[in-house]
Amino acid sequence: MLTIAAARPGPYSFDLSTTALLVIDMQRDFLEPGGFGESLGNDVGQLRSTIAPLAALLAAARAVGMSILHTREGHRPDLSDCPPAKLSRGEPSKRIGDPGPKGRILVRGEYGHDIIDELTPLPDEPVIDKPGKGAFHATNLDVLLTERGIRSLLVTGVTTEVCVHTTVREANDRGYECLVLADCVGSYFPEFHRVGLDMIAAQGGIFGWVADSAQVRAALPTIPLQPSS
Ligand code: C5J
Repeated sequence: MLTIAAARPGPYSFDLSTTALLVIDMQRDFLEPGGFGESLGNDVGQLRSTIAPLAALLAAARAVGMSILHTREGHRPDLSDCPPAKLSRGEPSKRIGDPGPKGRILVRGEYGHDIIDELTPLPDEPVIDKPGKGAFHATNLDVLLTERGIRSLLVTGVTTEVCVHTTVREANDRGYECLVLADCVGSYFPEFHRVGLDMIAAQGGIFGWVADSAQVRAALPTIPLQPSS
């Protein structure tokens, strides 16, 4: 059992063999100009501070053989899985499915929909395509985690108050214990980021725990997990 003593609201203990690193929506559509995030009027540069700590955490998690899963938010090319209210958001001509500099906005298979080069998943790391904000809604994430015996999640990605928050709430209701890594999640709105993290750890950890990724990297063993036979 590993323990992150400096987590909020108190120490967070986890077992490597039952813990997965979940990387939420680190897609060009959210982090680079010309995608969905920018089409909604956001400064996408706000999210870039998450990339370096997340790359370091991914490397450390891979080195010890931890389960790693990635998600991508997006829709089928015919947009049949996109609710009308979501489709009508944003400036006309820059809405979901419209052409943009990185392909059709937030559509599966387009260049902008994929994960940024700095955090490309390895072939054995599942990438879960989700139509909603929460990673459990209309996906097989719960099945994949159950198959792997996962009970705890180290949660990273974007954005703090939208897809990260929704996913942590869904996970918490399903009985997963979530540690959100403050420097590996990001928002277009610094205030929402701060308050979003406070909301997770408030009331004795009503949705989970919060810590910095350096604390997790320091806690990881230098000897990798043995693959289960
Ligand atoms: C948003 C997300 N912000 N991945 N999606 O629309 O948080």
